[in-house]
Amino acid sequence: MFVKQATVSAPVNIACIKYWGKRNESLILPTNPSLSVTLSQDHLCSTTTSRTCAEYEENLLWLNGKEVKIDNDKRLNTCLQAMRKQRERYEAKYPNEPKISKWKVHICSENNFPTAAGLASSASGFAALAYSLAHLYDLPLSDPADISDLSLNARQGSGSACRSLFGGFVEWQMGRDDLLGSDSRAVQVADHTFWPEIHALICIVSDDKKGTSSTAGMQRTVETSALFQYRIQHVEEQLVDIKQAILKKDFDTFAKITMQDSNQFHAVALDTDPPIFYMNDVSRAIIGVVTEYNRVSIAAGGKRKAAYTFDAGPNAVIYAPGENMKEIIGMIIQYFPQPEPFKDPFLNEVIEGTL
Ligand code: 2P0
Repeated sequence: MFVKQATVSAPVNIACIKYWGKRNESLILPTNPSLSVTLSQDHLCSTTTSRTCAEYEENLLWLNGKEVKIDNDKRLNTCLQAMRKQRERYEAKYPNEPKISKWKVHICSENNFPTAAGLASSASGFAALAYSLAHLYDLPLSDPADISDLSLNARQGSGSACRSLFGGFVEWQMGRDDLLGSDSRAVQVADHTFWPEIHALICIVSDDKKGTSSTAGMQRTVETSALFQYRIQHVEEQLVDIKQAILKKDFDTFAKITMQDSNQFHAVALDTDPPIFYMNDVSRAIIGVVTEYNRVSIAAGGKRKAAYTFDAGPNAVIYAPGENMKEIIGMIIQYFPQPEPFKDPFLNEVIEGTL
């Protein structure tokens, strides 16, 4: 029996300029461009194996051990069919290659972080799915333009997934093609080696499943929020400025724009009818701690030393140069006592709340 399979991993990404709103629901075309940082593969990622053979009778996915019928899931199916079409073109071009495009697939996907941790897994999940199918089907992957092309398929699984195909700093261009979405793709702004001094601290505030899903929440925002209309007209300016800040390694501006955009996204969520509250009191207290930390630095003639950002949930991500991280973790532990001592995975030492 001829069996072909491919296994890949894709990491989680955290946006500095948030994606919130679709102009086309079925093609997943955004109302604004966005920009994110892809986290290191070692910590938060999805690992996916795609396998195909002539004997399989249906397309199946096991997501963290739970079986899902792909044909009943619109987004999974769209992603798979798009990849199959590309394989068909490949088989037409190379007639001696095995004709596997018609065979059913079995896919197994696992996250190396608890699904219940309140961290978005659809981005890493659909990125790993598209990437593993591209390997399975021998599609070109050697050039950044190939990965950008693949991002068109990952995007149709979950919008933010297109950004997880690249490491480092990644832009999702909104594109202009409303008919096919052929130019709404991810492009790399700078790779993961460009600014390695920037670290991300993820603060799990709550592991509850969020009340309003991103998909439903952003649709409601598009329909009801007046503030959202302001946002989509101005967010591109912020994106241009943050890209410049990244390329200049200007952390102060990067931090300012990241925090402004997080605040504006949550303001827009609150301006939705009925309102959406993603942050809670602890989230707001973390904003207070980071704001005070930056205020003290600026008052002493320095610059911003950390940036918070919050997605569609209460958990915080704090970006900061690695040299500030020990201080930041100490502060967080002091204000938000932890049940277990915190061991920094980079410094490999236990940090106490001693500031
Ligand atoms: C982002 N989020 O840019 C923003 C910030 C949440 C807040 O991308 O409907 O799960 O699958 O395209 O990708 C969450 O949106 O939504 C998201 P769909 P997705 O990271």
